[in-house]
Amino acid sequence: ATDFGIDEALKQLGIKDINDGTSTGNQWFSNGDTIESHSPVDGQLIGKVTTTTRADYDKVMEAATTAFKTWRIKPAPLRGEVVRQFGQKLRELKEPLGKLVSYEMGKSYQEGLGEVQEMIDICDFAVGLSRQLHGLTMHSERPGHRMYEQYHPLGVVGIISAFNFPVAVWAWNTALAWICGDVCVWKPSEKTPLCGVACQNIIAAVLKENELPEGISCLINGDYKVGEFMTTDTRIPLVSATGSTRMGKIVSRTVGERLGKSLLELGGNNAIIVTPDADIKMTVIGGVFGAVGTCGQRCTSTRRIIIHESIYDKVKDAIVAAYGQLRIGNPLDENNHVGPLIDTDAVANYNNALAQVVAQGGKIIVEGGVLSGEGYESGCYVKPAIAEADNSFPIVQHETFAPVLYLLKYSGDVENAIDVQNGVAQGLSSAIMTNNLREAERFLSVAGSDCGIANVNIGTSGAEIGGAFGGEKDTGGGRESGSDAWKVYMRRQTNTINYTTELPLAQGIKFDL
Ligand code: UN1
Repeated sequence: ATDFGIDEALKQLGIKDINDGTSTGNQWFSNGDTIESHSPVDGQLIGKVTTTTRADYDKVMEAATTAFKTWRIKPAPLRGEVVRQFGQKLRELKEPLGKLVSYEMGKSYQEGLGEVQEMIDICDFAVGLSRQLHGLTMHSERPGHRMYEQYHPLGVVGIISAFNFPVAVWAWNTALAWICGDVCVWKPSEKTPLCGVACQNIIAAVLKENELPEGISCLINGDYKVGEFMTTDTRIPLVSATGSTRMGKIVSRTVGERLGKSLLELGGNNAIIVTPDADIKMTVIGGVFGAVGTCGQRCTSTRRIIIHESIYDKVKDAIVAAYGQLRIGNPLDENNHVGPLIDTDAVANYNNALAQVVAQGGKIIVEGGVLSGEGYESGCYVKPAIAEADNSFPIVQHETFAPVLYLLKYSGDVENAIDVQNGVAQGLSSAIMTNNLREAERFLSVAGSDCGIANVNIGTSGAEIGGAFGGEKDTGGGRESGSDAWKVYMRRQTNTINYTTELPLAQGIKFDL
């Protein structure tokens, strides 16, 4: 626990009462409407941010495109050094930033710190990568020719992020984009604008200390209309968007229309398969954390647990018993496991899912409900609920961003469970709990999980930054963060150099003059 409160955290992060929500680094200006950020923790107003108008946006883009010209010629390892300093600042400010994430978004303080840790980790990863942006060297078919490929930066990268990971998703994108030589324009969720301002303050200070231009990191604020400035803008070759499948389809269509690139990280409908050989204790920890962590608002949250009929009752009883231990309340109090949902609209979606599952034939086995009374004044605290359901129910097919868990039963072979797990539109994260090698390998095989993430004896949420993060189908197909995800932030160029006095043509073509 920290010994300072939210006011002190805001002070350390340089957050004023009203923040100008448009920035090109150090210079603040914006003339749009004001958005108020209310904490889902206690309903209090945390601060206000002004939104970005079209004219403000054009100024930002001018600064970004100008900054790109300076930034791209800086050697990649020196860009890495700037990212290293950014990671260092994040280490120093981990507690206040983790606290703001927790207070503005509602996730537990531990998870807020974990989110800042993901930012630090991706910075370290990017620093190492800044010396490894390798292309291949190929053998030319022509004598005296050399052929190789190199990666160059794209330019301005647009980032649209969601409320649930209000700081880490930006960092996954920016840390890589920056070492690649790109500059970034970020529109955070309008539900967590102060997290955006805090991050911008941190990077702006680093840029200033390094005498780097404004515009390497830019912040814009507002709703989807501000996002649209970017998706329609031909000066932005890549738009990275995290959020709902509905939003992703619009972004993809708009950016695709102008043949831009989009990197989409959209909804999940993640399942854990529990086979007769599963370790029940591990299943309970992985499953319950996956379902109720971040109050069920991770794109990797566990929505479905698919249990073999032979151990169904045993697993069900163990999970239900664990739900009985959950403490729901102020996420800044480290004794609590589950904080609030982001807002009352999310509460309405939660209530709707519970009504739907019953209407569609499901059976509630852990009652939900909205909490009221002391400590729950914001109206955003709900009880994590469990329903026994069938995979074919429309509500089970749908991603509800709340702690509603569906238990599904399978019989026979693990193939049947894999069919159920794959039998949804989304394809982000998946897991199997088993000590049976054949089942585990089957799950990971070409005929296994169709998701971007497939885990054995680990739950669906809490991926490390070192792997590529993202998924298939309605999840959008993008990959962010680790592995070779950096390549999407760069353009590849094939170079062939002739160092002879002849000009032989490829494919042996004769063309004598
Ligand atoms: C998200 O919910 O958008 O794997 C990202 C996880 C986290 C990231 C989730 N590392 O749960």
